[in-house]
Amino acid sequence: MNILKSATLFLLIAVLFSCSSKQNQSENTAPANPNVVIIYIDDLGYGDVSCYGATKVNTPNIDNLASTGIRFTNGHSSSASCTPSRFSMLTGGYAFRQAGTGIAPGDAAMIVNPETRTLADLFAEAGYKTGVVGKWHLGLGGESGPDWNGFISPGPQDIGFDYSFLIPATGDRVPCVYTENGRVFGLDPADPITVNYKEKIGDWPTGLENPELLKMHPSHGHNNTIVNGVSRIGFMTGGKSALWVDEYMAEAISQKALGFIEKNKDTPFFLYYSTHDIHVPRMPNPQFVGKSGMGPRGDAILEVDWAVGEIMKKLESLGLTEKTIVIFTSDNGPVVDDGYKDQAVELLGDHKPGGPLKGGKYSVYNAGTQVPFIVSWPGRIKNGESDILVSQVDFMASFAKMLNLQLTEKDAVDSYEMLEQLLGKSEVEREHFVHHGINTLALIQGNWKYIVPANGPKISAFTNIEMGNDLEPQLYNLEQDLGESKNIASENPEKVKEMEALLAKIKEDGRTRNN
Ligand code: NG6
Ligand code: CA
Repeated sequence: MNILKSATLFLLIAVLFSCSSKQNQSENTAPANPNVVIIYIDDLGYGDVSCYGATKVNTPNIDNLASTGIRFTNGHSSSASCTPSRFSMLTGGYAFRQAGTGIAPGDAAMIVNPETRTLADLFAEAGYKTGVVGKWHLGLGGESGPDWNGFISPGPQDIGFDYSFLIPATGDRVPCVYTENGRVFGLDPADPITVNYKEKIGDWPTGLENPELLKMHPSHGHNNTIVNGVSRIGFMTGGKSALWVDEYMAEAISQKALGFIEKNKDTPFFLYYSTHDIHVPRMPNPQFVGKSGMGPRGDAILEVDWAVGEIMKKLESLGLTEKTIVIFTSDNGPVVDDGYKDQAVELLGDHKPGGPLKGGKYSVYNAGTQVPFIVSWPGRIKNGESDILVSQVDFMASFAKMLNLQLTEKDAVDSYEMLEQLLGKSEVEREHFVHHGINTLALIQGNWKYIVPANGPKISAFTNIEMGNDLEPQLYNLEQDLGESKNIASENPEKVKEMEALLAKIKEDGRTRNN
């Protein structure tokens, strides 16, 4: 009896000991190469998902992600439009430093120089399998642009990605085809593709000449070649067997992303999963049509939520949930009318795509870059909320740290090492952040925001967005005035001077990373 008792006691102690040492291990030891998935949404605003305050649209899968991670409330893309944000995220450098990083036409040459060390390079160096699936919009091919009928090079394969399945530019730009590993997906060589961004080529109808053929009408621009009943930016002909069908685009991309995860389940992987949603033309799968009550823009948000759910289910079914860091964020802020008459304006009701923030896509006001920003790692990081200033430009230095890689001086010049912050273990914020609107720059430092004077419309005639252009300097105290409603520059001339000087130095130094 006594022996039995002490044996039981011994067993109990042993079990307790092993439990507590396991717990210590999961909290303290460096992760053994977790997978990383960046889910990058297009044009999703700060207020567009329910865990950031939306009430007219419900996003349970995204909310779930937030409840297993950190929900950042002051997380920024680096720019208020697509191409420069993606450039910054992948290279760790501000796009305003490099000419030619503005919104790229659909036949642009590749913007990221293959010599540049990128986020994908880092993961590849650390032995990860790397993939990019979805919207690219960083240009493809050499100086003369992409060869749509051959092997497209340079491309993602030259900047660290083992696998790519791309929407080459945007859903509203020709050619309306996917590429897989450098070749147009499903192309019949007997029907080659021709693309022209200056003048009409071929005999396919255009939105301008044949509006009666359209199922989605433009509100501005977007009146060139018609593909699948939608007139696009740019002219194309050929490649019929390869044309995408907008309504099934989310599904097509999702399948490729899930396939990449499945294929690489036994090795660490990095996946940059970049949705077309909720960019225009908004044409979600029939299963979401009419479901949000806000028209195609709201329905596309539901499709995003579905896409997130698919990734999480796949990770779960492969037993990878606790081995995978999932980041959910957006390339720039929201826009309601971005060039098609899709009832987004009429059906918006009291939904606020930018939440409490001013401006939107393209703008230098906060909604331009302050976006949903969630970092989830179930079982490994505590869930919570963080209001510290972070940016997607920090992924480079932060993941270099996680992967135990050194950055050289010329790598990732504006990326701060924020690994602890991204994993919710530190509250030290970025010293400052340069917000790149399409017309001008702003500098955020602590509670202060300074906007460089700029010539341009106060409100865009196309998108109705408050752009932040003003011939006078603007200064806001974000703690007291998050909505940037009261310009206090004239009351604080010293502060304006100080921030002007700091921005000048940031530009002149050519870098902000010093760690
Ligand atoms: C603009 C387009 C807009 C969108 C944007 C790029 C017009 C009138 N507007 O020029 O529809 O395509 O470029 O969006 O053509 S982004 O999210 O890829 O930066
Ligand atoms: Ca975008």
